[in-house]
Amino acid sequence: MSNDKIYKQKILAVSDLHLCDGGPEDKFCGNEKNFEKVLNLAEKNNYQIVVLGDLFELWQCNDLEKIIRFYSGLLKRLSELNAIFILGNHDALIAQKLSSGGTFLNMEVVPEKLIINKTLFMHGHRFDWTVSLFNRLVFFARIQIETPIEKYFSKSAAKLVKKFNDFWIKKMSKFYQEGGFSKTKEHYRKKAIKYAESLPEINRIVIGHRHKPDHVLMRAGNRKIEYYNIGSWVNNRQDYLILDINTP
Ligand SMILES: [Mn+2]
Repeated sequence: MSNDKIYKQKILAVSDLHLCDGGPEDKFCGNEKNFEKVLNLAEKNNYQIVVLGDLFELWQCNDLEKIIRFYSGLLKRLSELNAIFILGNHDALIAQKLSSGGTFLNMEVVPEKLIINKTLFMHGHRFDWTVSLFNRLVFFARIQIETPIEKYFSKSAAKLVKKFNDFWIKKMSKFYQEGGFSKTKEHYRKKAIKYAESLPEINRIVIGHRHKPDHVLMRAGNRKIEYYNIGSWVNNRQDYLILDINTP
């Protein structure tokens, strides 16, 4: 998925906003002004904004329309600034519809990974198999069970199943948000570096997902690979990374 498109040479990356509907499950709410400052910074300096996934919180809230209404200003600016949107595990509903890319609210959607100038950007949930498994279960419940029941059986039966699914998905996602079977930062470093090493020429890997920033330069065989975890915007964090992808 290397990109032949020309992107701006300076990247401003943010991750894990988990935009919800403003209710008690919304862990971004109250951070709008801070985020606006970062958008202003990107606009002023002509940075390419990359959202590294979990822009939305669609495990806790599956009313995407409601989220879009609640954060219409913020989302409008992201699209006006031509942000690139890499899908994370909590962007579930969108991922189902845009699994091979496309645009969402005028933002370019990248299903899994984006490579610009030897730098690999991705969300990072694939480095935790428990999350990947849960993700698959959610997808299975919503698409392989709910949709056919509604189509071939009855709306009321589908409603019941959906209620049950909503229940365990909410419970489980809360568990994951509170750390889940949390993996250490060393775990992510190791997995990410190994993955980057499997791709030719990558010398930087930038991920989010763990919600805590981390940066390390590691040797992988005869290559040096720089690893960044860029943190999050939930629970009053305001993490972002500015990266000049021209630097070797
Ligand atoms: Mn995530």
